[in-house]
Amino acid sequence: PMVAVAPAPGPPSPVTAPSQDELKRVAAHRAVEQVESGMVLGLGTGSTAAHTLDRIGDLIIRGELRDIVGIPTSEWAAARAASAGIPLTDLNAHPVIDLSIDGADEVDPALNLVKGRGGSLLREKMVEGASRRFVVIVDESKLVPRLGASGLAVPVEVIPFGWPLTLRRLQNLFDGVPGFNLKLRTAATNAKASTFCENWSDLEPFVTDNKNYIVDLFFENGIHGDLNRISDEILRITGVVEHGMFLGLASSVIVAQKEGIVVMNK
Ligand code: ABF
Repeated sequence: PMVAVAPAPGPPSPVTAPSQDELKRVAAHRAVEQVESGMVLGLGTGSTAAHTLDRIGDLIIRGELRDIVGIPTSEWAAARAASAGIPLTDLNAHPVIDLSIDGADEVDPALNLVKGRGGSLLREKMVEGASRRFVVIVDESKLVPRLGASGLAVPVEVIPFGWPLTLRRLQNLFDGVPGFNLKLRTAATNAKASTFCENWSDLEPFVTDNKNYIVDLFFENGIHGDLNRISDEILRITGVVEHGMFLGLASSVIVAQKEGIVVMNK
């Protein structure tokens, strides 16, 4: 008699977890669903925002988006957007922006952000602050219980003139805060150098698109205290141009997690 033999159990079918870059792409594509023809867009910087630029470019080429103009948040974004086929404009021509989409380095539960590890915080804050809607796109690794808690830099853009004095004043501001540290960013230590900075050097200061320097602040246990007050105190130091805490600016944050997308709204 014929005996039915069950197939030998093989290895479980491979279910590979999405890579961090795939998560970034998923978040970016979800955000681009909010883009409509005729919009003035703020174009973000970084490896997550890169996916939005490519996606918007594709949709323009396919004729699914028309009459789009974009305002880049960095020289890098300008080059990437131009090669993706997105027509560019500037804040002078369009002081009000319909929608900006950009990445972030940290997101806290109140949707406050740290940005600027790529060195583009000043233009990002100007463009995103001029936007009716600012949508942030991140993978889950960027969520923190409080700003600074990832141990990564909170950047401060300073003018090169007298920068050691400005650095000392920043040091004095946080004097006595346990685990606080700060240093001038070099081209090689620009956190995102590998993705969008071509000037690698350990000796030269990193120079922003605005020809300024960056002092990176490190808070071992995150920033404790009133963020708005701390922001004001940093900005009051002569020589400081801007810092990378984006307080109350994000309208929503799209978080791509391995299990799916979560949208956090203001
Ligand atoms: C920009 O790019 C910056 O404000 C932030 O520093 C960085 C995030 O880069 P990535 O998406 O590559 O992590 O959004």
